Amino acid sequence: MSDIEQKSIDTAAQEVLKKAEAENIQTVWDRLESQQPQCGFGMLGLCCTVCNMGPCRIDPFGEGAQAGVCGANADTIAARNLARKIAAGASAHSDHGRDVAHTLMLLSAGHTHDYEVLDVEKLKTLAVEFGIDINKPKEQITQELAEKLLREFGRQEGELVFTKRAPKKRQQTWQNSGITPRGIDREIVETLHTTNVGVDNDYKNLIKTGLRCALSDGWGGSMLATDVQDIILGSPQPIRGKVNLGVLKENCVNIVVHGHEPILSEMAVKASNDPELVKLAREKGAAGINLAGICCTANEVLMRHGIAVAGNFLQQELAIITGAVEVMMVDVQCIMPALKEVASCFHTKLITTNPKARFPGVEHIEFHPDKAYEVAKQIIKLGIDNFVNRNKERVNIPKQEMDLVAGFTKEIVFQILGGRYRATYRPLNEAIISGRLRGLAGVVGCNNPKQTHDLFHTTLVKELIKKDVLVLQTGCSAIACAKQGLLIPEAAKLYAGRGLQEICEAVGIPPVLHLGSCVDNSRILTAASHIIEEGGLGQDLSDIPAAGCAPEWMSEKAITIGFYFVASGVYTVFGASPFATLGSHNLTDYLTKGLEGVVGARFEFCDDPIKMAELMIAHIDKKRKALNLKPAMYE
Ligand code: CUV
Ligand code: SF4
Repeated sequence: MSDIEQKSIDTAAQEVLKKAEAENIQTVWDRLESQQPQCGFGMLGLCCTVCNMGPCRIDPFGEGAQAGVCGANADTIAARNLARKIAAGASAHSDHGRDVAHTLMLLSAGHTHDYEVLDVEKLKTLAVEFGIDINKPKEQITQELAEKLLREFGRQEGELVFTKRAPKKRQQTWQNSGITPRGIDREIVETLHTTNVGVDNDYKNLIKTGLRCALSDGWGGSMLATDVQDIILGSPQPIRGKVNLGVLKENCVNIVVHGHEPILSEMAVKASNDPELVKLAREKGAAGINLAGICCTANEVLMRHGIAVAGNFLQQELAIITGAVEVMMVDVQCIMPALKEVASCFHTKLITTNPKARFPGVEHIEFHPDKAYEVAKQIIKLGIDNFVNRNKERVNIPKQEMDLVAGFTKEIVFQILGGRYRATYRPLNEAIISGRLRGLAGVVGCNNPKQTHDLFHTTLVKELIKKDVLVLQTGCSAIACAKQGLLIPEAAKLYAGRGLQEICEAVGIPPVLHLGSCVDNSRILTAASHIIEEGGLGQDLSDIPAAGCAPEWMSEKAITIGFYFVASGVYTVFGASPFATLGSHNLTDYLTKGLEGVVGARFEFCDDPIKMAELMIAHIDKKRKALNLKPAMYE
């Protein structure tokens, strides 16, 4: 394998990496190299900076110091560090949820006219869940719901409303272990409180706090983000799209949206079709305005509008290095600070839009829901004006682009499986019970330059579908597999086992279903709850023959997702280092074994995608056996 093939399996990425090398532009891979060797204490989770008596570190070989200045040992330090990461991850997704709920509030009060209630059905479903009488005007329902949703963040008593969506038995498990999430903000604050110097010193109790915090994201902030986005931006429907750097167009003004919150990128979609702006682009010599996305905001506009995806996390710099991007507009999360430097090598204008996320010296055009469309137009106009500054000699757009189908929600998947007129989970459950489908897998999460870009995602997913496991995806993982052609119906014939193939062909779906962005992992939780409700596959989420995996994760958000999967009863495999906990054998043991006795599921850490698939399949088969189901039909 050449050096570049080590970095990425994606030939489009490889091509741009060669260009970067030739033009001496640093990328994330170069910076990873210059970080070597990375800090050993950090990798083992044995470095503590919680108070000013430190920083402290524990000697992993048992010879030097075994306690920090305050007396904290390896277990306490590693567990505290981990719990703080869970809180940070939960805060990111949940703050996103808050902004979306706030937009719903502004809309209901008439303070923004750029959004409207598009999914009235879903509005009413949520209203009922929140105990709102729906026999009143839509406007009033919206306002009451927005108020109640926002109150979930600061809730001081009771439990998060969405936890009631979980099967009874799961709710009971949460009660018994004391991890039923209360207010979203409360769980995050409590995690920060208890990880302060000299508060909680019991690693198991710290993890308990972390589990509750993670649940407040999965069954709170993230779930709320997903559902409210569906309400105000429309619920996705299966839709075709294109993916990879080849979606950038040489003859067009290329605008790239990158980040997470679709309330901004939605407006960019609308503005890119504005006749006045399109006319302006033509006047500047472009054929039109081409909008493409990176990371989760890309998934959001893909799911709802079929907007092209330029790439996943590790392709953000590469998109700019094509030399063809006029504007990259960013909001929050997963936006590399390096973008400023990379953009400065080209004519590309990097524009920040969120008051929470700025770069010194980078143009900031602040986004507000009350003048959303106006701001989006302003940014796109900057891109149009910038088109003339493009240096044509430095433009190299790789040709690679792949088709995909996205837009699968918990509602849609099962409408399709159940036939056009009857939305039911019965056929899905039957398929699993009969063994035509071996089980389900959620494969999600980021990229990480420590691993060959996209290799783990695609190798793992191919292996799973080959063994008749239907794969549900979100985030950068979905983009990785889409680029390799796994998200088209035709992929069933090429890669899926016979059972999965039969199902895909009967209903015309791909063997790998794209459920959206990272907050849409909540769709997996609700889908799983419906499966239990439908019957025949046990009483609890942990009974379903299913497993989760984040093979190339990097963000704290991925850790949080992992924790709410496990807390929801889903066996979950993580690639790369075990959350930097290896320095505490007790903690690692607890995560990979002990948790089973608390929440009925546990973590596994593994650094080989084929092995990951084997682990997940072994788990699925174990669950089939426990349910007294026949083995998979086509072994
Ligand atoms: Ni929120 S969190 S790199 S964009 S999946 Fe992509 Fe998804 Fe990880 Fe970030
Ligand atoms: Fe050191 Fe304890 Fe302070 Fe951490 S909390 S830095 S271990 S003294």
